[in-house]
Amino acid sequence: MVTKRILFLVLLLCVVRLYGQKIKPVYPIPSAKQLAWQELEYYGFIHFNMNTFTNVEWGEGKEDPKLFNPTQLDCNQWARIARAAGMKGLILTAKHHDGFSLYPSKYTSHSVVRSPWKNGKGDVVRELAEACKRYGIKLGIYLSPWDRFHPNYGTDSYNLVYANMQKELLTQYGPIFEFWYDGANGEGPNGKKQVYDWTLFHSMVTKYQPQAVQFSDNGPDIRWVGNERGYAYDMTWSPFNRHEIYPGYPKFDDYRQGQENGKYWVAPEVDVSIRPGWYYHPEQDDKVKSPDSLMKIYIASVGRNANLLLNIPVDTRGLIHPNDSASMMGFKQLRDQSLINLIKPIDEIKSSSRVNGHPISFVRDVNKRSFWAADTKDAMPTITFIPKNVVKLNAILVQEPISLGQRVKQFSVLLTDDTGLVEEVKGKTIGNKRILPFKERKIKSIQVKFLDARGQVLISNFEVLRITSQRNEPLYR
Ligand code: FUL
Repeated sequence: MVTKRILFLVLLLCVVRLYGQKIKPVYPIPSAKQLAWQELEYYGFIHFNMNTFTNVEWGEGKEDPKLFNPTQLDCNQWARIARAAGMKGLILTAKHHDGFSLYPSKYTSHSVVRSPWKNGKGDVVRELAEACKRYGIKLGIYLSPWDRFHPNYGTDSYNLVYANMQKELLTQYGPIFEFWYDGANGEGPNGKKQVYDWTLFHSMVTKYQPQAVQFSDNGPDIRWVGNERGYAYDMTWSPFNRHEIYPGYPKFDDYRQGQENGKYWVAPEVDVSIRPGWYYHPEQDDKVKSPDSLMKIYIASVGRNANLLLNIPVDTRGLIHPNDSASMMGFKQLRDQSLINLIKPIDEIKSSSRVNGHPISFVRDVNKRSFWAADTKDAMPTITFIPKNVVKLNAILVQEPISLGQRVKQFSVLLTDDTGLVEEVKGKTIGNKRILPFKERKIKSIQVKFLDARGQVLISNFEVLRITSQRNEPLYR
């Protein structure tokens, strides 16, 4: 009997040694669809609608449908460029605040049906859905709840109009990866504001496309980052008290960084336009953001625990302007040449502690699911990188295995250069991905100290980078 027990204990010990401890999650944690969305990292927004032809940002809903008349509309061109630029999908403004609908909806009279484009037989949503399929990228839908045209707006019946339009879009065009609710909510044609039935709207997506994530100021699945200038924050939490606010919440600034002890998992999305406006204005043709500034936006968004939604305003021909596509491709090239892990197999990486089954070598393997775990008794977990030969660097990249929750609250990086000089740079949260840039130098060693965390520190990936500008100079000097 006793020997049996001893045998069992020895066996258990072996199993623990081999496979490691079971690491407990720190709640909240993302759902499978939220995790899949986070993997997309970068995709595009297309603002193209009535405003393109009236040269405004917000239409009034009184525009003549005859004004909508693209001369060379080609959604294949949009999808081809997006794909070549490394975008994983495109989200289209099926209806903006002025209420004009890009597809023949049964629930509004203000749509492409009344336009001269294709004699009223056209459907931009269909053309884009087919193009995205052809080029292997995903389709997302923006449908503005605010509608300055619709006669029912401001009454209960408008909620049904909106839900019916959702149903059309969710059932007629194939799979959708993201549904985008704009937080802007103003007055309709009769001066009334709408009280939205969010429960109804959310249930439409859950019913017809359960795999799609829903975006708004408060989720339910993903949320606004709180600015339209292209950055998340040094402290950016995916845990979020979404139940305390609503889309269009006036004090959203208090929520934009998320909350360390937030109740729900609602990760941020950074929406920003490649031009000053969301819509195409010919006078902005020379104001397209450069590849260098898009790279900085990438580092401040994807590199700060968010996804990047980059808007491309399609022009009056119905095409992406060459200045925009050139910049998108330049940005792609910068990512390709900068996001290269410069850690070599002969370089050393060590940690202050470890637990069985989660060795430090897991931060350098390609498997994102494996991770290094610091010992729970380790008061100051650290990772130290010592290259065999001095290497020119200007950023580190760190990732947490977010399926087990977001943990790190504060970390510090000690950079030792070839002269022995030590400099400290600091960061707050990590989350899905943190890229921390610093002044370029010849690095002899880097030590990352995890100063504070919500539970045991887990790191799935550690990389060192040299991020360069278009002129092949360091982007961070
Ligand atoms: C805002 C809107 O008011 C802008 O026109 C644009 O669509 C942007 C993405 O969201 O709330």
